[in-house]
Amino acid sequence: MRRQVLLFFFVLDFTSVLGHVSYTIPEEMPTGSLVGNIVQDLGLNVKRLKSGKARVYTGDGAGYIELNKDRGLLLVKERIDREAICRQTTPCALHFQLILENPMELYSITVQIEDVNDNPPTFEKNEVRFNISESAVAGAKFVLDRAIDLDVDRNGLQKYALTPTDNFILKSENQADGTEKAEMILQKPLDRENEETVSLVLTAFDGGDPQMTGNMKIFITVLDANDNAPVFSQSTYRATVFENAPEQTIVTSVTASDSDYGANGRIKYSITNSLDQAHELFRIQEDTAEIRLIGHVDYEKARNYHINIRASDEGGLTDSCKVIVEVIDVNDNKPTINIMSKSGSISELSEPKTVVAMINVQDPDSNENGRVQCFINDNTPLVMMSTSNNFYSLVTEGELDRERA
Ligand SMILES: *[C@@H]1O[C@H](CO)[C@@H](O)[C@H](O)[C@H]1NC(C)=O
Ligand SMILES: [Ca+2]
Ligand SMILES: [Ca+2]
Ligand SMILES: [Ca+2]
Repeated sequence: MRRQVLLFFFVLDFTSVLGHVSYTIPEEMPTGSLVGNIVQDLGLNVKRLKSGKARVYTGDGAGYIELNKDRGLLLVKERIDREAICRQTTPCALHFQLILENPMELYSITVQIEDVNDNPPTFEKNEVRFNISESAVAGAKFVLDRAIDLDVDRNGLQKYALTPTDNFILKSENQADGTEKAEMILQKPLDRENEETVSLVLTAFDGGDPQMTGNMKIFITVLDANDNAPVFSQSTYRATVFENAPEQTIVTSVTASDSDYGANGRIKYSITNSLDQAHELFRIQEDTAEIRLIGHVDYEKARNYHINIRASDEGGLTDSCKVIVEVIDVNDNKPTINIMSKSGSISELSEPKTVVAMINVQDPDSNENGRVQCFINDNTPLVMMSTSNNFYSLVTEGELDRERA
């Protein structure tokens, strides 16, 4: 074999190339397809091919093309994949020789292989994930993987498109090495409270006819930022408590919500009154917002309390509300009788309606519970007379008779 090759080169030195012919065929033609009519194109005939033991010589031995000596044609012998032979190089051509003996003749043949759009643009991964904070500002850039299209020129990668374009727009630019770089740029900030995840599709297009495309899914997890303050369900709450309610009685509870996630949405409640009594009488459970009584309320001392409550998330954002607690009176006081003045003795000659004693009756309770009436036993010659509010006079009823009583 080695000798043969050497011999060939030796001969080559003395043999000029008699002709050159060039053909152009698309890649991927079926085996046996016609490349060219070599006898016609080189001005030979089938008889000469046979007598000259015509053969095709390819330096590297790759036999994509064969010579059919009976018909004088060059045919496709093996699948020709332009991408495998030339990769991204253009133009792509096969060079070989047609050799004849007796006399020795050498023809040079070039077969140009045209690209066929037989490869779609492809992404290495069919999905990519990002974690992006909802606090990311417009203009933030995220580099996307590129697609590769093994074809060349128009059949190669031409452009990208990103959908939907609600939050991101695509920026793609040609780089020095001729490849296209793709970035998505935040246009409208994300809002985790509105959408926790965002899905997009990056599509790469080639310029073939028909056009081929490749897709990559983009999944974005929107990370929370503390962009929402707690909000109370009401700005003022009303509650009531009986004045004899025991300690630890639950008076009411309030509620605030925070649409953020985790610590940014975790709320702690506190009472912000500092100097007044509400601070000493009520306590709020930090996490459940239950308000309990921790002292004794007395309707006679205060009829209502204004409790100021703050809700804070762990990021420090707050809201406030007011709870107005009405104290309900309970009949917890007995009327007290005060004798303001009295006569120790009285003459039996006294006129009827002579005042014997002045009495004041007090009850600190309110309304019905504080309304008093004053009576005296029936078997006395005395009656109660109401003078003004809660003041009474004890007066004689008729004539007195010392000899009877
Ligand atoms: C996104 O965050 C999650 C949870 O912290 C983590 O498991 C994942 O690896 C992160 N993904 C990326 C692309 O950074
Ligand atoms: Ca292509
Ligand atoms: Ca191709
Ligand atoms: Ca928050």
